[in-house]
Amino acid sequence: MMYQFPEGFVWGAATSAYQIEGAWQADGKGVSIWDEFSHTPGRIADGSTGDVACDHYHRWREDIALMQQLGLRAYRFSINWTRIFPQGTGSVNQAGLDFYSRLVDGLLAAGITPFVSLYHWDLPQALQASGGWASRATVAAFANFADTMVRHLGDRVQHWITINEPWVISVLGNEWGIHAPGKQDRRTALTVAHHLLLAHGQAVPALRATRSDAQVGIVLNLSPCTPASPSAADYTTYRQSDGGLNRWFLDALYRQSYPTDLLHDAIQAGYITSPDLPFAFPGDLQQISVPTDFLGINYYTRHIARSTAIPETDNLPATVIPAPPSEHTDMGWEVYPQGLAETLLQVHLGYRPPRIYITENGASYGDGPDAAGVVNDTRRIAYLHQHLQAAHHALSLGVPLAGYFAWSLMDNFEWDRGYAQRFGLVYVDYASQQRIPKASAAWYRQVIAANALPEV
Ligand code: IFM
Repeated sequence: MMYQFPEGFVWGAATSAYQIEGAWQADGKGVSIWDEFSHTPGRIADGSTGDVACDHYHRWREDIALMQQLGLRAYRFSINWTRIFPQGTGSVNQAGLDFYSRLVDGLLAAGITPFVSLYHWDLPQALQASGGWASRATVAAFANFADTMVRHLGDRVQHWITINEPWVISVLGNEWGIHAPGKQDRRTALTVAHHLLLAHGQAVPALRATRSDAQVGIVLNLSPCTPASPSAADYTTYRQSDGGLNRWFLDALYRQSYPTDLLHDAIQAGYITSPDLPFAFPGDLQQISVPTDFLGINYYTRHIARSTAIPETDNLPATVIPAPPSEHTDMGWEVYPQGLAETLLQVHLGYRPPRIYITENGASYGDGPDAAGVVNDTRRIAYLHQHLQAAHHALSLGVPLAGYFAWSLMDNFEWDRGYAQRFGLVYVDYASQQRIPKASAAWYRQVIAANALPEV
């Protein structure tokens, strides 16, 4: 079977500012929560920071040349808020604006369409000091940041992403405490999630006010969830995982409501006292559900929901999914390509976003250069190939999928995991900052050129 993609399908790769830029104190930049977090001993697995990362801040020209070599049609990157507003609000740092302006010019000159993410996790520490995303003032600060960016880049940038992965920001950062700002409080996480969505809702009109034909969307990390067994306990865990990860955000954005089963759970657990969330003001959900041009979906794996109430031994072996031979990436994530098609179809049928982009998909595998300097990352090629087959399947079922962004253009700082996890199409030797395109980069170039998957 030939996997041909529709004409005009957008082929890209994605990165984010903190993960690649480095230059954490350059040219008037302020301190972000990730600067603070990574500098705190014990927070990052390998003790590393994003201080230098891929030094993209200084090597962006070389990196655009790499993108050209790959034949990318689009590049998704994020703006580090602290380069623009070192304190989060107040006076603008012109050098920060100039950096992103040059980057956009460079991309356009190379024939690459910029997709700009406004928030990929590097909140100014000054805003965190006054409550961060748990404070409603941060919502207004973000809308102001969005307005500033579109005024400076809107003449050249049409595609805008407001917030990347609100679930990760709220839960990993504010409930589990493994991401910045390292808080462990469920009530805070709920408040943060609401404010992130509201920030999205307020940024959309701010972007359109300056660029009326802006294409604007939010990016969610979604995973299909499955109960590990047919037991009631696993079903409850499944309902809560699917609810917290997927429905909480999709329902607010597309149905103007939060899922009632989860509100009920939160009341029972004592996090709230009534379904009227104390931090949600009248009119918030209307703002959150502002119509957008696209939904960005980041897909990596599925989630098997297993209740901690069931002792492992009682739950094994007959009732448990997945079947033993599942493959896992170096992140420990199951390779489950059909989950991408399931997710796309469920979102399409359940929520009907006008257009969907896969804004991230990829795999961490640690392959490095062999004696000849070649990085033969065959497992990544297989992963990407299978996921693109799934994406193609979704297209054939009528999902309005408009593009695909591989995560990531190059190896980079993988948050709390540091540099040990390598997601790149391009290998980065951090000591020398040499970039080596992997075999997957050559493979992806072929896909883009043909607008189709090569025969295996
Ligand atoms: O590296 C991250 C990215 O910043 C957000 N989405 C998931 C990726 C892999 O963990």
